[in-house]
Amino acid sequence: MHSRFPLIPDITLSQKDPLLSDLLKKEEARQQSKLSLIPSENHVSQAVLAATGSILTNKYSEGYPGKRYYEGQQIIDQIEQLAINRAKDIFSVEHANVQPYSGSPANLAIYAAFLEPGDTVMGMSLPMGGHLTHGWQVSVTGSWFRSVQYGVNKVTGRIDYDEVRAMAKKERPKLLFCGGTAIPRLIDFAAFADIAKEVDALLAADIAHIAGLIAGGVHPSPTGYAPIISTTTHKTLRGPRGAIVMSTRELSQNLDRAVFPGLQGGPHNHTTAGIAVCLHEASQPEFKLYAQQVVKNAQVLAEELTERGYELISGGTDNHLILIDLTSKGIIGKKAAQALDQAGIVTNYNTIPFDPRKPFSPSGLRIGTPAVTSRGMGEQEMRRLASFIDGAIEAAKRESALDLKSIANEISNLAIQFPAPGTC
Ligand code: DSN
Repeated sequence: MHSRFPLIPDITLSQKDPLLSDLLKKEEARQQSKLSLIPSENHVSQAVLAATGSILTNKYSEGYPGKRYYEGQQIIDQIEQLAINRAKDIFSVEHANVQPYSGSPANLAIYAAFLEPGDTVMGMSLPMGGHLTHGWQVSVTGSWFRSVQYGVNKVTGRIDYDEVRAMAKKERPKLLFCGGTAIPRLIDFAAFADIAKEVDALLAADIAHIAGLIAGGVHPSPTGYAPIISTTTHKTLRGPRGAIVMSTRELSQNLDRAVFPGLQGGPHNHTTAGIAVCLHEASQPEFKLYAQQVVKNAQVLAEELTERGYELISGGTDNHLILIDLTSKGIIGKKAAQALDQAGIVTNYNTIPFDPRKPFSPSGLRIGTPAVTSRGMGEQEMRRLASFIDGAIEAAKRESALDLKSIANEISNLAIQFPAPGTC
């Protein structure tokens, strides 16, 4: 029997908008036939895709569960509360706000909640492995606030907690950020908490890169050390593009007001639903195995690259991410990343600590294992990948398009054996 109001109209994307549909299929084919080693990317499940691509996108819900500015929230309130409860459970926090549109708005909410323009923020500098929103100069966090930036030790490539402490004592920041985008080692949240306490700063842990590793039990949690924790949901956590900002109960009201109405309007309910699904998936026993495999894979890849003469910042990795200094290989990051893409291996060029080159053409390459691990790859495949990476970089140096093409064929054959979750 046909419903008078069919819930899902019988018009597929390919019929309605063939141009866009074709582009979508091409992107799907690209994701299937190439391997993403970008450490901030992942492949979400069909379940996350279903929630994210749902009719929840139709609803306005400014406000929070139980207190909205639009009617019709009977179901949306339950969805958002489910996501909140799951975030609180998985990260053992007192409060979670699942509405920030992404990582940068989540971090901006922290400033909006607790700082006045001109107050001092201290974070890791972007070229050293931090994030734009930790006070880097081109971000408003570096121009509307007084920003001081720490880095890593030149010899070890690791955060030097004594240096951070000395800088904090001198600069007396009101807000201290830890976490970043190119940190291959464990973050010592207890050490940061001690420093924040000594200088009476508010500590914010940005766990965007490692949230899935924390959920999976392979990276220590900042809970109990950092009263504020922000994360994106689409990296190792393997959810939709979105973010969560978490805090102690005491700080929750200010933080919520900063997200809405301070910075944002209506939450993206379809994303909230996708976040709820990914948090459910991250609470399952198999996600622990995934997180363990992400780290094992990164460590094998790091060892194999080291054996081939690649210089890794800090000498290796404790997590999902590897930062390579290509200087000794005689190739710049951009050229290497472009050649690797031609060879079917998608990476990003990246600054390295104390990089003499400019950010748009830096000396480094950043790679990571969350996405290939989601495809089911293990240590054996990482050994093959290291060899392909080396082959592609050497081919780039010889400017051999033919050799890059031959590697691309091998990568495509490998990729087919490990279909990306969420794609047909
Ligand atoms: N752009 C993200 C990354 O790639 O790490 C950080 O926001």
